Amino acid sequence: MRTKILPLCALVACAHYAGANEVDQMSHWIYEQQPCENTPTSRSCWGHFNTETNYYTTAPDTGETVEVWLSVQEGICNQDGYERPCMTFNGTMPGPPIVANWGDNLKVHVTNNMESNGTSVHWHGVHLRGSNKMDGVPGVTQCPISPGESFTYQFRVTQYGTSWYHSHFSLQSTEGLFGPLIFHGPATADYDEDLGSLFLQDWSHSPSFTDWDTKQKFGITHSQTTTLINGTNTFDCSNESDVKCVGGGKKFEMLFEAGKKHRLRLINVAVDSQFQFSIDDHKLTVIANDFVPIEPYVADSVIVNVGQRYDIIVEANATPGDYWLRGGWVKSCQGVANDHPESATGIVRYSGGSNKDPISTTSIVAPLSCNDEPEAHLVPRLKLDVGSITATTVEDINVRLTHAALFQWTINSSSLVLDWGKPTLQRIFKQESIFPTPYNVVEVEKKTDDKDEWAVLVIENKAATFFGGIAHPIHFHGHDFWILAQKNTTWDGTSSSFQTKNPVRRDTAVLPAHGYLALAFQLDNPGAWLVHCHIAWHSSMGLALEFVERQDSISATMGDWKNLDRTCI
Ligand SMILES: *[C@@H]1O[C@H](CO)[C@@H](O)[C@H](O)[C@H]1NC(C)=O
Ligand SMILES: *[C@@H]1O[C@H](CO)[C@@H](O)[C@H](O)[C@H]1NC(C)=O
Ligand SMILES: *[C@@H]1O[C@H](CO)[C@@H](O)[C@H](O)[C@H]1NC(C)=O
Ligand SMILES: *[C@@H]1O[C@H](CO)[C@@H](O)[C@H](O)[C@H]1NC(C)=O
Ligand SMILES: *[C@@H]1O[C@H](CO)[C@@H](O)[C@H](O)[C@H]1NC(C)=O
Ligand SMILES: *[C@@H]1O[C@H](CO)[C@@H](O)[C@H](O)[C@H]1NC(C)=O
Ligand SMILES: [Cu+2]
Repeated sequence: MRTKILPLCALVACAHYAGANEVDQMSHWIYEQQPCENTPTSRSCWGHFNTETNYYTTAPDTGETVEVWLSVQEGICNQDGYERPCMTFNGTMPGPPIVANWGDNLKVHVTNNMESNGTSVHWHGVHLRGSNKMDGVPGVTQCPISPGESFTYQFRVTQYGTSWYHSHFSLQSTEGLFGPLIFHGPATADYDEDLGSLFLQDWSHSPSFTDWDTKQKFGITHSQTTTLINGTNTFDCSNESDVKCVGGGKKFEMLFEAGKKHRLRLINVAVDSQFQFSIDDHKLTVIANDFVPIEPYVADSVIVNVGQRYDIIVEANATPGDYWLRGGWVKSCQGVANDHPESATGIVRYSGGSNKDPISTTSIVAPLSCNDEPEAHLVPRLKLDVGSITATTVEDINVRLTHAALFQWTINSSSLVLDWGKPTLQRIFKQESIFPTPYNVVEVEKKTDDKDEWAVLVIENKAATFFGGIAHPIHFHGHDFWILAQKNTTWDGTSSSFQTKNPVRRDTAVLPAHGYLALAFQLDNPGAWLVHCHIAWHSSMGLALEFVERQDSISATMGDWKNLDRTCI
């Protein structure tokens, strides 16, 4: 790290970027104290920074650029012994890990090597301050990358922790187009080894595009065949008449070193399933939810909803041996069928141990209702309160049948339908101020000069029990949200239930069945940001809206539109 001494900040290193348009000017660094070293016994520090650093305004200036090339391709995958068509980054599922340090620049060149599908890549949970056009959402921030074409995504890494990158084009992510996105930085508890990402995924033996036809017509969920742990599992191929069941699947395995603490980065990339992760005879210390470091808490299992991440530390303090790791399926969430929930397992082996199947058991019981981890556990390390709220948007979720008897989700009676060739951002650059109704645009402007100005979104779950009255994992692009309220009751229309003092903060949270979710976000990142349910079927059936945040500032902060315009020709 380079050393620059400026007189302004005396005690701690500070590097502020107050607003999105100031990101590029983050050159005023003050390094006065000795940097600390991030070691197995001092994980909370990071050079001149630590877990108390306000990463919404401050990031290290590493001056490094991580450059990665990705090929989007089609093929036949055999994840569990069963061959089916799939789509992958560079031929593997999960795709290659993209790893950077907090404060780096990331440059990813994506080439679409598929036959006919367009594509795009979204950086799940990444704030993309001042880089809204890098968000990878066809119809909102770009046109799809055509077959044979390439596109370069470029942005600054202002957060640290765990996430994933995935296609945001139609159902492609559920076909295998996803991979780990890891930003190294400090952590709120110590550990020895970082074992990397661990994907929890439901998997159908027929392509999603085929399942989708049934799904949309009948509204009922096509059952998922099985579960993959980090992309792999075994499947019973004793039915010899099924020629696609060729065998060769493997259980996921990972190695523990006795006495050591292992960090795991759990990511739910399912189409439609919630998982209760556990490892027999081991406790989990949870240190982050999504990109937000939290005060560590100890649990026997952790509930991971679609799109969510939890970073956990597992100490190898059991009798050395082999243990089942479980991605327990939480049936109470969608009622989506999983044909083989019992097989959602992988194996943890202590080094030097056997290669036999574990004989360990669990007494963990799946929850009866669909919720996130308890609010009281998810306390952000960096304590931040909600500031002055100047706009509140209320939206009601429901379902309907179209004239063609297709099933749709609605948000205030409107299902999101985008014209991929005319993204919202392009319309903004062309100064078209009226957006098509099915773009579900909600415009929010700043009303004061106050930097600490906030908007609130209240989503009410109005669908009746017999007509889709279920929970939805709501994901925000471009922001973390502060959860003001997350209840399984009807909203009283007031702010009396709102918690504004350092509430749970993340980018994906469950909207409970028959309940409501009230989310606050700071108006500090101009752009067109999608908000959607992360159940792939539901977002494809319209369960989404977009915030156009501070429209007047968008063009100013986004720079050159030409590069994106090229994808739109
Ligand atoms: C992906 O594949 C391309 C060639 O198709 C290769 O150049 C690139 O290095 C690979 N990327 C990664 C991250 O492995
Ligand atoms: C994308 O590919 C899938 C699978 O091959 C196909 O069913 C679908 O129609 C394609 N969609 C587009 C928009 O090309
Ligand atoms: C899961 O797969 C990813 C990508 O292949 C790999 O980087 C990671 O180390 C694996 N996770 C574990 C815990 O082995
Ligand atoms: C065996 O596989 C065939 C071909 O896919 C399928 O039609 C049949 O239903 C399967 N039988 C059983 C018992 O699963
Ligand atoms: C609603 O939430 C409360 C407390 O959070 C819980 O005790 C109750 O069981 C929940 N009810 C349903 C129907 O999920
Ligand atoms: C959505 O509908 C509710 C209830 O009718 C209404 O109060 C609210 O203002 C509407 N929201 C928007 C953004 O139009
Ligand atoms: Cu997303």
